[in-house]
Amino acid sequence: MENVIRRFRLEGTPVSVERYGSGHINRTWLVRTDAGRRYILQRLNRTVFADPAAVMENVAAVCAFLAGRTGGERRCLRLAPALDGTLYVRDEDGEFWRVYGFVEGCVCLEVPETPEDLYQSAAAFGTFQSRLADLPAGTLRETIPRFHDTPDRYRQLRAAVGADAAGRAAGAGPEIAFALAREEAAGALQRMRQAGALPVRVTHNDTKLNNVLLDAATRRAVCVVDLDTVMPGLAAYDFGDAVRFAGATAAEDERDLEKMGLSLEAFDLIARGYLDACPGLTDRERETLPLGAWTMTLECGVRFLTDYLQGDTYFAVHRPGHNLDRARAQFRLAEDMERKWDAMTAVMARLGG
Ligand code: ADP
Ligand code: GN1
Ligand code: MG
Repeated sequence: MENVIRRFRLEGTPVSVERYGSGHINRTWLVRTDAGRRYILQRLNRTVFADPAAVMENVAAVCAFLAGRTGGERRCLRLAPALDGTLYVRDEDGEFWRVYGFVEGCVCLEVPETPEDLYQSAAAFGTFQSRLADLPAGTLRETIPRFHDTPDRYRQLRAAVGADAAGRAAGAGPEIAFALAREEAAGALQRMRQAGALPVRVTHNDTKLNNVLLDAATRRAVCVVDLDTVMPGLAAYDFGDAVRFAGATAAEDERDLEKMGLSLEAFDLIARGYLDACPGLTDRERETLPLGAWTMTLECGVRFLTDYLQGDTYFAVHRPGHNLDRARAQFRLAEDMERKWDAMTAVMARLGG
């Protein structure tokens, strides 16, 4: 790894490198230099990103666009170029590496600690989307094709059940049945997209709470990270995935399912934060936001379940059965959203949706 770091233009000489963060996709390290600077070093996941160079093109375009529109050093991610001026390094094994300046003075949360954290994180993603509104969507590459195409996620689930590569399908009967019983309804958002009923915007597509940095002192939103899936998408994806993660009463992989559900208070705060920062949504887009929350939750469960059946090749896992635990928790959350559907739509109506 030292060989790789040496190829980037850093302020000072690296004095320490340690694993960092809890993302499921890339490998991340924190690098400190003798000049007192800190950097984020990442190795891109080549299983997930078939074309890492395309990912880096998107990330560079988004960073450059945002840097021109936001005041303040910390407001957007900044890539540290390699010595030869390129924005990533490819090592002798073909791995892709990049370095970002570390955004200092922030906290990155796994669980919201106050109501204001929920409002601020949702506002951060809403602001991100508003700021990118005039970046022409056509200039971005689709880094993961069909990323939020829920019917396609179901096709992959059915293929995984059929292939049963890891011999795990028999032990996941209730989860498979839960998902398949909802297949038709889960495709509604994608059908609306295909019918041209919803504007396609530049969206983040992975709006987990731990992809936003809040100021450590003021707790106000500072910066959105994890730009690998910034692509054309729907507002309902970003709102929905934020609710899936931060609006839940338990962690994404909680094993005690009694603890897992939707917090309507959190839903309300996320809706306010997102809509305040993103006032230009159409009436129909606003109407689809609860559907986005349910669809993203179910879709994520389907993805975890598919990965479990395929032998854990996509998401990082930290214990046996981890992906099955995650799928169960997502399905429990989706079920609770079904129970709370009228209350969710009432919140939207109150907020003018
Ligand atoms: P993954 O795709 O694996 O989720 P991320 O890009 O989200 O990887 O990075 C993992 C974690 O590293 C983030 O959740 C965040 O805590 C932290 N992080 C990433 N980039 C920065 C940065 N530039 N400054 C500070 N922290 C960062
Ligand atoms: C992954 O990279 P990370 O950990 O922020 C995944 C998301 C899932 C999420 C579930 C590129 O996000 O789509 O919703 O895990 N990212 C990718 O926790 O697949
Ligand atoms: Mg992340």
